[in-house]
Order: sequence, then C-alpha cells, then structure tokens
Amino acid sequence: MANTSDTVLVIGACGQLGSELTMELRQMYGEANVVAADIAPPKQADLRDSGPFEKVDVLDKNVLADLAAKYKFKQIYHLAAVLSATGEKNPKFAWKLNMDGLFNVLDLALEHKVGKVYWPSSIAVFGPSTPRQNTPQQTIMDPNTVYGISKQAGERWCEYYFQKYGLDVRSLRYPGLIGYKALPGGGTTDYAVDIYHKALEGETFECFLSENTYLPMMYMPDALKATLDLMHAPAAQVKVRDSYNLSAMSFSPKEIAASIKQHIPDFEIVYKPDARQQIADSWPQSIDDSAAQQDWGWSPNYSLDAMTEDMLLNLKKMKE
Ligand code: AKB
Repeated sequence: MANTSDTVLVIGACGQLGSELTMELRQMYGEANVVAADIAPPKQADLRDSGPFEKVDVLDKNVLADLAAKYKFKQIYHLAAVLSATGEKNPKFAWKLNMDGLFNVLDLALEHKVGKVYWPSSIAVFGPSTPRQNTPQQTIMDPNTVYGISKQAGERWCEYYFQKYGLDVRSLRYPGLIGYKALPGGGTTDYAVDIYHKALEGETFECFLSENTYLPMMYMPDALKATLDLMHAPAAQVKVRDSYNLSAMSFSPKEIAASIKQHIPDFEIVYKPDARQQIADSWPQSIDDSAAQQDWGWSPNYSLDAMTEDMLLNLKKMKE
C-alpha cells in the first residue's frame, strides 16, 4: 500500500524510466511531494511543469544531504546510471558513477532515516556462463560489461545494507525497456525503441544486432507497474533482497520487424551488427521470474504485438 503522505525523491528523473515513473508517482503521492532530480533540468514539458525539480549530481554527497534535510524524504528511487554500451566507452567513469552513486544514496537513506529505497538492476548481471533460457533467479553470474559488473556488485551491497543495517532497499533486474515518451540512452536493447521511430518516419532501419538475437524485453507500462507493485508490497513479502528477476516477453530484431510490418507493410530492416552484438550474446534470451510472481503477485500485461500496436498509435499521435 502506498502511504500517500510520503515525500519521494527520484534521482535520474529525466531519463527513459525516470520521466515516466516520476509522473506516475506524482499522481499517487501528489505533485508537490515528488521531487524530480537530475544532472540537467527536464526537457519534457509535463515533467517540468508538474512539480519540484532539483539539479543533482548523485556523486555530490553534500547536495544530496541538503536535499534530504530540506524535504525529509521517505522514499528514494535512484535511477541514475551509465548503461551497458556507453559504459564500455569509459569503464572507470561508469564504475564510479554506478557504484559511488549507489553508496551515496544508501548512506543518505541510513543517515536521514529514509524508509525505502528503490534501485534498478538489470539482466546485464548475467554473463556467458549463465544458462540463457529461462534464466533462474539464483544462478551463475559472470557479467563481462562494466555496467553488468556494477549491477552485480550493487545487488550484493543492497542485500548487505538490508541484512546489516535493516535498510528497506528493493530492486528489479529489468530487461530492455521500451516506451514512446522518452528515448533510452546508451543501452544494448535501445534498438527496440529506435525501430518504431524509424518505421513511422518511413526510413529503413539499420539494426546494430543480428536478426536472430533474442533478448528479454518489457513495455514501459509493465515496468512501471512492476516497480510500483514491488515498492508498495508489504516488507515481509519482499523476500529477495538482492534483486528480482523480471520478465514479460522475448523477441529478436526479425520478430519485432515482423510485428511492425503488420501495421506498416513496406517497413524495411537491414542488419549491421556492431560491438553491442557481443554484449547481447552474453545476456539471457529469456528469464524465469517465478519468485516475483510468487512473492508479490507479478504478472505482465503486454505481448510484443500488443506493445507494437500501442507504441505506433502513441508515437503517431506525438508526431502529428
Ligand atoms: C541496456 O541495454 O544496457 C539496458 C539494460 C538491459 O539494462 N537497457
């Protein structure tokens, strides 16, 4: 259950997930109670005009402490991260931002008695030795991107803060997220958003993954539902304290192109795999999320074709 008088901080509020999650939280908790924070102000008009914004670098502990003293947050969603593809271009910086940012938020939560923290993990915690089909909750993890390594280490630290200090930190291992409101930045699954934009612009889509590369994916409304359901579940039901596997659908570039062709028959795709292919090949193709189903009742609503229909409809409206 949501305690609607809570004040909530969303760090990374202008990103692909943050911009939508902040708007959902503002509906639930009241606009003034949800502070959007990011390194630069929001470009999205709805986000900008609907509630408080604070310019925050998650590496700056002093700014975070000032904010916590000012707003007395009861919940923090810490979404700021360098993703898989961008992380490989500057591994040391990705490690610094992803790890120091997480420590700053966990310590802030302890020092300022913030009740609950949300921190996203990813399918990137898995690696080449992980079983790739129906990947179990508990299994071999040998991530080989700096992003994946930081998410795996971050999961261990979340569990540590829960076990040692009693901090109520909750987490999901997101698959690739697809939405029409904001673009992702720097991930290996980004093609699955870009493809809809190119299809509607009448352009041939050049895909950086090969045609039969299967990856786990999720439509944004399902990702929002999962995040809020987990955060609102009674603490006793949240039995996994590193991060929950989460699943909705798996598809290849060839299959998403076929789904788009049902609406835009002359849509064309060509394949030019680049360095991101190697990252995709090290990740699972499908995920077993039975722990999330059992513990807090997770179930997704969108299939590939239902997502395609909704994406094209909404993107068309936005481009009009
Ligand atoms: C990425 O591709 O890096 C992200 C992820 C799967 O965590 N979308």
